[in-house]
Amino acid sequence: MRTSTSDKLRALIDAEARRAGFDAVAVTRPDAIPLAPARLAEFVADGFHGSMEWIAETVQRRAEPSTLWPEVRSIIVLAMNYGSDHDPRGILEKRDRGAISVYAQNRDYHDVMKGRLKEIAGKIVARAGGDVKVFVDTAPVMEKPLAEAAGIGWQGKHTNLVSRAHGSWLFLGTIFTTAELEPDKAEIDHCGSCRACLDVCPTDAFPAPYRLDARRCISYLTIENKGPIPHEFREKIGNRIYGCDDCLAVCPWNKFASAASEAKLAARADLREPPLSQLLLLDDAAFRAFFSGSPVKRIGRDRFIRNVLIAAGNSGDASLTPIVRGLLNEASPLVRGAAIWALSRLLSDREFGDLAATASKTETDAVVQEEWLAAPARSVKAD
Ligand code: B12
Repeated sequence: MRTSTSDKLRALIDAEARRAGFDAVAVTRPDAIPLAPARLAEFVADGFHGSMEWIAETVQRRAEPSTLWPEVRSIIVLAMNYGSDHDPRGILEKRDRGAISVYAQNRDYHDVMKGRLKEIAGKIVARAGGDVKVFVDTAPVMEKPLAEAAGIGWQGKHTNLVSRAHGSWLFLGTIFTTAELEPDKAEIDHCGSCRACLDVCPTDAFPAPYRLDARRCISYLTIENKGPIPHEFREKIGNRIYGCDDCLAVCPWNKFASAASEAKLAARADLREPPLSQLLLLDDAAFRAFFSGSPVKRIGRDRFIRNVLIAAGNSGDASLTPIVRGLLNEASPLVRGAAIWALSRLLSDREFGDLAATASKTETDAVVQEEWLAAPARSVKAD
């Protein structure tokens, strides 16, 4: 039997993907996601993208790979398992600790994956010639529908890709190539009647199965959202200070997944249960040093402290009060506003009232001033 050039190229891709530490690799065609354009357009029309204007601005290129790059003939989708060896929901009970989502406890996957994708892409060009482009996350590429079309998994009701072999814990990346490769068979939906991911969401971010309103998703609220966290979500966020794993963690398909191997995406032990008291003290330089190489660094210190202050407000831990009070003097209105909310929950009514009477007088920022006036429901009291 003769082996075609495309079969040999495919064998090379499979071998190189394994060598580079990817857990799955499959091929699809640029025209394999015909439903994506309308669904993406609906997502944007409904405003589900919130302040992620970069999605709305790239709808056409994002939903149609050949608009992004007309020369593309095949798309290679690669996936890396980042499953944890413990249930990430355990930390949600430890209110004096910050919950950082599993993916962000690792080295930034963009950095880890991009270098490896480039290596594989280089091998493809060396063997087959032509041209290649590699993408992880940030490019206008719909990685999940492409991964489903390639057969790596299916988009679950939580909208993420689920695989029978790796559950919900996969990072995705793509290599676009001008080489002609035989496409793999698309995967079908195996969610059945399960709705665990929809029901567990603390902020009701799923208006329907397979649809996410990002504006309500804790991942969006703590990572993408640049302004104050809307009041309606603050209590529900609990101690989640960067991203959220709840919808992934309850997925029954995770029982077939193994923990990611240490060498690939080792979780940093000090990011597993960091004390809020330590995190609140991070100034800009300390924040950058502590989160060096971590995706958390991307949101910057002020947005991060905003998140930690929400967790502090939910902690019921009065020992945090002096540090939080100190943050009222911050230059950043975002930090001052979140500190006010945290204090309104940590101090007694009288203490908070006394503080508001003096401190609010010197506040010049209108949005922060509103935080003093809004003094929310005070269900969690330290006294
Ligand atoms: C924008 C974005 C976000 C946004 C919006 C998420 C979203 N679901 O769109 C926010 C900030 C909320 C987010 C959060 C997270 N993200 Co994100 N994010 C992206 C990004 C950059 C684009 C996704 C996108 O195109 N959204 C637009 C919507 C319209 O597309 P969609 O999600 O595919 O929606 C489809 C479904 O709704 C479906 N659909 C609609 N109606 C119907 C009806 C039926 C019947 C069916 C079957 C389907 C269906 O069609 C739509 C189009 O395909 C991708 C990287 C990339 N370039 O693809 C990473 C990515 C999706 N994120 C990722 C991760 C890991 C996360 C988090 C887990 C991080 C965390 N722990 O906090 C959470 C998960 C939250 C969640 N449940 O989605 C991974 C997911 C890997 C995987 N296994 O799927 C990606 C692929 C990054 C990567 N390279 O690995 N993310």
